[in-house]
Amino acid sequence: MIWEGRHHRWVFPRPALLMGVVNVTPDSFFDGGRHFDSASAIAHGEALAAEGAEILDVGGESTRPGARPVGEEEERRRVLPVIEALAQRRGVAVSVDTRKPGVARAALAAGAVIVNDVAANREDPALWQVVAEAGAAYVCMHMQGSPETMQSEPVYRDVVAEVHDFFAERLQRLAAAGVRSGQVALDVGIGFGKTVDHNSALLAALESFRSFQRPLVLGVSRKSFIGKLLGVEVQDRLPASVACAAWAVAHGVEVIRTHDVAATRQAVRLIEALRARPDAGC
Ligand code: HH2
Repeated sequence: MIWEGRHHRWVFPRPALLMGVVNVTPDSFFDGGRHFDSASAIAHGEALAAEGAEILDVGGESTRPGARPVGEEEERRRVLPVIEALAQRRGVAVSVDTRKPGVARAALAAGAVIVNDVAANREDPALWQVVAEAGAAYVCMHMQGSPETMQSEPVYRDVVAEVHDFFAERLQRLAAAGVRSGQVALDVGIGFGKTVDHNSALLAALESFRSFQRPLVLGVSRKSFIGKLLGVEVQDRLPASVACAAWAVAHGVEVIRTHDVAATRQAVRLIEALRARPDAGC
């Protein structure tokens, strides 16, 4: 299986890709305000790359429940200098975490190769045009509702079946929009319009999503479902985040989006070493 965008190409099977989170925001749920100026965001991205991140996901707008929307100009102002600097670094691909076509276009011009879209093109359909024209790699994530509303009583008949149907429909539409399947990775969207039970059901069913034969991306790092399940505050959620990442890789996930690259990488590489044994059971 191949995932490609612009001059980057990842061929699977291969060790899982670590996607380090670089939030240039004042209000992200975990690291909001820590890297809000360009210089500290760039330094943070460099540090994550040194820890083993092969992708750096740069975002200028928080998508936490109830987050205040950011205008396009402000979002561009936040992310562009950071993307420009990190894109110069060899051995890492820069991803832009945005739902806005204008931000995606400018980010790609600044050197990004991946568009990470938590809205799966439902916020502004022009986004797929930008992805198609640039030949960018694309993360298509499932979310019920929007960040403003998503955690007010999400309801599913069968969350796993509905996310499957959603991916099937999006993949068809992406192809019709001129985005080749080799450009697309899929993400079940942990915490985006889902209860603890919905998130747990999706994590338990990760392997079923391999049927799409597209790379799977997963972002569980520090998320509130861990807090609700285990009663731990965001600063104490590293062990469970790492456990979840290891679980995901053991069940076929190819890309782990994380705030904590070094710890996650260590756990993931251990799982891969065990899985590579001829006597491994999974
Ligand atoms: N989660 C967040 C943001 N972007 N993208 C993908 N593909 N998958 C995810 O699970 C995902 C994502 C939320 O995390 P974070 O960026 O740390 O927080 P905030 O949205 O508050 O900035």
